[in-house]
Amino acid sequence: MGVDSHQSSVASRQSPTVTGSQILCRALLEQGVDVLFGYPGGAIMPFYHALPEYPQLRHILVRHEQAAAHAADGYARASGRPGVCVATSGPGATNLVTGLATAHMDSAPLVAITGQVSRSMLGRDAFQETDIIGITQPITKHNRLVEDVEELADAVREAFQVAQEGRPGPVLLDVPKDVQNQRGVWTGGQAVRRSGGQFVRHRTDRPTALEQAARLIADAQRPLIMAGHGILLADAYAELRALAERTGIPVITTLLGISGFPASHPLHLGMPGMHGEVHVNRAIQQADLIIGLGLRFDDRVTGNLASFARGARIIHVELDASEIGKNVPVAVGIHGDVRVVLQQLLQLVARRDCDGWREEIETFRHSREEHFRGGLSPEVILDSISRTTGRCTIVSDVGQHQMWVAKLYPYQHANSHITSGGLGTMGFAVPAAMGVALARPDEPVWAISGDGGFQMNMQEIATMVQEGIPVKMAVFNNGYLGMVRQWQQFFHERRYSATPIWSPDYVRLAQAYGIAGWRVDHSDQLEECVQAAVAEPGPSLIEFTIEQEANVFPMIPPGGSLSEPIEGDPAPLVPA
Ligand SMILES: Cc1ncc(C[n+]2csc(CCOP(=O)(O)OP(=O)(O)O)c2C)c(N)n1
Ligand SMILES: [Mg+2]
Repeated sequence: MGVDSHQSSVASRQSPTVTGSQILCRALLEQGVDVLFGYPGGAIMPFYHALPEYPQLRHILVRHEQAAAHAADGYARASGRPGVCVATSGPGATNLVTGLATAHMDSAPLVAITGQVSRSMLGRDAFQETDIIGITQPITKHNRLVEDVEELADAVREAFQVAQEGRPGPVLLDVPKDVQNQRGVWTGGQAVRRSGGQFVRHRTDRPTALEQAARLIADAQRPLIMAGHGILLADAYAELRALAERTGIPVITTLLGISGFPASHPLHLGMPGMHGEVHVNRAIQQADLIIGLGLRFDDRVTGNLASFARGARIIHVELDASEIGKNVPVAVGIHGDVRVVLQQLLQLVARRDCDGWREEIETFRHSREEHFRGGLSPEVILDSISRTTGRCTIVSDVGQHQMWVAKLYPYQHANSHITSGGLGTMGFAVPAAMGVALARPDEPVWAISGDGGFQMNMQEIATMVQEGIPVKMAVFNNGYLGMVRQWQQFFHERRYSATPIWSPDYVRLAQAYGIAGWRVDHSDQLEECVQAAVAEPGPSLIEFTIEQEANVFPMIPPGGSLSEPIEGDPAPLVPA
């Protein structure tokens, strides 16, 4: 096979004889793409035919297209650059849907490329024809059927631009098979090498809003900063820290804002909302000012909106103007990139302290009740993982373990916690961690899942083995779809309907894939196994046996007020 070097673009301009698939590959290289996650099939075969001519594009063959989308998402969140996934038409494309919706809810820049039946077959229910444009309309930032080879290169450029600019999100390009085969002219330039992490920035030009915000900050008695995902997306760590340290205002981090501010910082309070700490939610309810930075005040954060922070005026800094005032009324809305806004705001904010208010919040703290009656507590496991691994990225799945991982792990480094927040997608952690590991080859990556979520995408161990992706996997095995079981215990008369879940022997599962695996039932095995898992050069897996009916506390009942947390198990049912 002749190597059609990307550098020969001048030559190819003189002989316009490249295929749409070659243009697609060159356009990806032009965007600085180095890895793509995908799965072949009939309608995308011309693309896969061209791919070996571009060895700079590393293709990761996943075991399910959902994993390709999550892996691209993990890659994007870890690198700040769009992740790319590829699938064939029909079932390949529909398998991407959950991953696209996940990325859309959490503002992750993704470019998905799907094969489509040839143009002459469109609309005839051809083999493996699905209207993926229609299906993904509400879960992509933008999508487009590429109708001619002449549009292809620009469609790719547009896709990458839209995915990254403003509030990031997923974009899908649907490319009919005959367009992939169509010959056209490549008019691109050289590959761009990007340093990464730089999303297109919007400037704020609202000095009055900034002045108002600065005045509110100066006058508030009980102010709080609520930091969301925007801090990570805008790389605004230093600015957030400067604002907090200059004013002494305590910082709350939402689920997706975790690792936007060091967990051990004396001004860090913790996570708000449904499973937020009691002192955090009480502080919100007592606050007279909330400075919301790069977040959307979703219902898992606010609880019942009518009773949310009744005494607080709200400053909302947000890149997506449609979020401002959507869920909570704001005193000052500032539309712009949170980093740029904070830089400008810092010029107007004077030094102050909040010592009295911080002391008051300390009195709200409950000593953490020990809810684990024996065996391994998540706290002990996470402590061991953090001490043994050092600097690393933690990717969590969805459920009870996700809340423990969010609240108990001591995140020190920027953007070191990745999870599916908005969609709450079980099965996210394992494939997303593959993407993270490829984006951050120099540091360990842990995928922490429950026994339910792990079984949704554990087939990806094969991908890790084939591609040498060294993810450390932890399964928190409580024998239940624990979070749903907890709701059943609290709100459905303890009727454990469809929540007990059987698991395979994970150690033997690991063996079947040829990777190292351990089961940890007791704390005396903990250190040794975690150390061995971290030392393992390839992927490895530890199953941790978690107490079956352990619960996540505190909990605000769905639709309830942040002022009324549940802090312990409901009374046992009296047998009738
Ligand atoms: C794809 C998907 N299906 C269903 C749910 C609903 N759900 C949320 S948490 C949960 C239980 C998760 O169980 P497990 O993975 O064992 O984690 P645990 O809560 O036990 O830690 C379920 C079923 C979901 N979030 N995602
Ligand atoms: Mg479980």
